[in-house]
Amino acid sequence: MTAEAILANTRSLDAADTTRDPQALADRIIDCLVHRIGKDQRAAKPHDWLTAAVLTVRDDVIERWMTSTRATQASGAKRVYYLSLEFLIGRLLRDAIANLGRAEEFDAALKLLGVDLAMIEEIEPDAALGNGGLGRLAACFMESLASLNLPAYGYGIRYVNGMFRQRIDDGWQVELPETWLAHGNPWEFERRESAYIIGFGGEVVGTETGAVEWTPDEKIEAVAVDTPVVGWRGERVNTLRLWTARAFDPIRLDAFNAGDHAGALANQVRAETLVRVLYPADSSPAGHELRLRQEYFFSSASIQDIVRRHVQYGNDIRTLHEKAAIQLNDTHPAVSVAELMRLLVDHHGLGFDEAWDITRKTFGYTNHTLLPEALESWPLPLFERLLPRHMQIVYAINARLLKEARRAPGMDDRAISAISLIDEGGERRIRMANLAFAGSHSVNGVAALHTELMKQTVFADLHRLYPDRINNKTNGITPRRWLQQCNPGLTDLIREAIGDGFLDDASRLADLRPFTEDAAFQERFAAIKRANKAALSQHLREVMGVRLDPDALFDVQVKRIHEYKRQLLNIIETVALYDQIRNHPERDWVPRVKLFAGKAASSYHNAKLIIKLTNDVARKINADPAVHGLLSVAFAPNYNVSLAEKIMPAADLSEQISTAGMEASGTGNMKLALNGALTIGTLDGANIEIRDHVGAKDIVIFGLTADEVAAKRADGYRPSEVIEAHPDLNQAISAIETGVFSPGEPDRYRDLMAGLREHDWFMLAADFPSYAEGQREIDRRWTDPAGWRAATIRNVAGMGWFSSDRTIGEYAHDIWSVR
Ligand code: 26Q
Repeated sequence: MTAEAILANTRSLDAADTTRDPQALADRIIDCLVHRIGKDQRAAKPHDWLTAAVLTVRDDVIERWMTSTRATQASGAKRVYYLSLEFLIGRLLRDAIANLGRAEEFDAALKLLGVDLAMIEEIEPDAALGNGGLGRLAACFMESLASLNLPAYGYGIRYVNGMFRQRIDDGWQVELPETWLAHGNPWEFERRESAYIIGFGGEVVGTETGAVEWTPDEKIEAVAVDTPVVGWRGERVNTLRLWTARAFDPIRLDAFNAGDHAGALANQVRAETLVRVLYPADSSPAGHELRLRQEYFFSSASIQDIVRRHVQYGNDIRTLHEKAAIQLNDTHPAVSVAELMRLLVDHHGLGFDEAWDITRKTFGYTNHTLLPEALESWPLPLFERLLPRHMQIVYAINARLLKEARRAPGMDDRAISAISLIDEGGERRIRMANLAFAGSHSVNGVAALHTELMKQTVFADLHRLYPDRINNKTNGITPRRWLQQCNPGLTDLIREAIGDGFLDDASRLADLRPFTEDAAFQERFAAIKRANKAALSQHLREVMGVRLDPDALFDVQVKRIHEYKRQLLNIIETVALYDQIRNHPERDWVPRVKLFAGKAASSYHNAKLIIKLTNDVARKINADPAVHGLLSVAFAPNYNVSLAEKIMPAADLSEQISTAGMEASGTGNMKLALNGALTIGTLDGANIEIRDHVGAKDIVIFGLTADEVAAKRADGYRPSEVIEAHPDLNQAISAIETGVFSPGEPDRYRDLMAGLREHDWFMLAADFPSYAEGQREIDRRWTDPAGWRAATIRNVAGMGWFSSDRTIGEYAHDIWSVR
């Protein structure tokens, strides 16, 4: 079939299912229930209905999936490959039916069967194959790639246990395994035919022909498991291909027969261990061998798959970069650079220089952090033991790189050693960021400030050597999930006001600007926010027993718990506010709900302590009649994509208060502003660009700039002086450190507070006065409801640029050279 014929076919498919007959759909759902699940309608449990609904919509998805795949094949178009160790995709049912434009039809069909669509959506497991921002970005990008009709594959790992489930026990975080596959996964297709051998360890020998042969001493099989990714309006369905592991030699019969049953199955256990868990840390890599094994396992399988596809379609290996663009989501897949080199040189017989040229034209690398301790590096002996051939390739790349660097003007020994792929200071380590940088034609940051700082700090010397390589791609979020699906009320209101254009082009949200001062529009906008807040309150009442007043200002900070994100600054300001309300009950306080949510890495002591502190502060404040109705605090457990979908539409105030220069971008900031929250934030990450797009008067900016933070650090910052100069800050810290919030264990927060007084690495004290002032500015604005509403509407109108469609459009044009 020609590409045109296939496209015509897609269109006829569209026409074919315009039979929006709920009864016919209900019949199909029943058919699935009976014939594929084996349940009678009367015996069906909610999970059976969920599976039946998924299988029904999946049938329609599959048709489009095949059409998309065939169209790409026929056209020979270049494909985009997004390699990521994390895909935080969340639930898929609503996404699929909404993107197919069939939400109403499914709702009606299920009603005919006495089933509530919203109820079955709620029991779909939340696929949490990621930690936070980086993983969710990968999921938004997959959706936008399909929506923009770009042929793309996501590659990752099918973790059996994704991100842990968080329970709060007596205020402490407890981590429980998340069993998202407990009821099976109706969205996925195992592709046993797409399997690759992944080797570890062993030896490398030169052969007589001068070629090199690697004989691994361990082999594991990677098997593809595919999930369809439906684009907006269902025009394209792409593939998320996650690798699972199988023992190459699953059961050693000799051992089994000799009675060593456990030993016989050891290979299978070793393989399964590889894909068992997602590493639950979003920074500070611990350097575990298992993590490097995971990285190589999925990189090797993905690169083998990409090369196989290229060759199978009759292409010359030398044209790989014309048909494939591979994007590395941070350094986690950086070993892919060496893996592609290995395949090109050892398996396809290319010369090193030619292979290197193709490799660099094929890869792009996205950096998500500047924190030096968060940059991945592997001890050289470990890397060499696990991947001896890759070690040789890294040496060869390094030799070439350093030769080039030495020839460049103005490179001294310091610069050369900073550029080197091997860190020689102390224990020798391989710098994965340098490998990714050297092996890519494009290296991008995720917000303008972050990209600028990349040039000035971590990559300063590599940037001098390759001044055209670093570029910026400010992050975005998919407006389908983060506006249309999570906030149908607001979506309908916007449609009424400005028509449907914004559904296909988020920049059209700007058409809302004429409505900002419109009193009737404002009323309806506010009523929707109020209803979303009531729904969230109801939910939190059910899951944690708190009562939150929907008429109070909902002030939310939801994100991973990290010291640089400064939840502690928010809590200390909350304590200071609590004090003030108690001391001045006569003033007109704005009723506030302080809502926190987020997970702490299991090994991150201070982050876990901050969760406990939040809960301790919440307990005391919520029980104090003196502030009743004026201030309440809640920590919502188990923050994940599904909970975020409930919180974003219900927030009035978005806390984006990281120490300037430390948050690469942030994307929660975008979700909240798009749903009509005002931002209180520092000039960090994408906050700066949010200010540019919504207007400086409709965002509250406070605190030091990144330059000022750096200057203060260099000057010798003395937090104790700042703290003593600000009685309300001092008072709040003292209360916490003397056990006012932890009477049963008065010393619980001594060290945490001592850290603030002694070094305060995250400059919380330095920013406290302007932060507190910013919060009072928020209070003043809230007391002018018309002004507040206008400002939040202007935020929605200004957020179109932060659609991941815009971001992906820029990647496609500037980095991948795809249409
Ligand atoms: C690395 C090695 C070993 C174990 C874990 C890791 C690891 C895992 C996850 C390191 C980092 C992460 C995740 C980082 C992350 O989420 N970064 C965020 O990326 C967002 C998308 O670009 C940005 O908006 C955030 O600013 C950034 O913090």
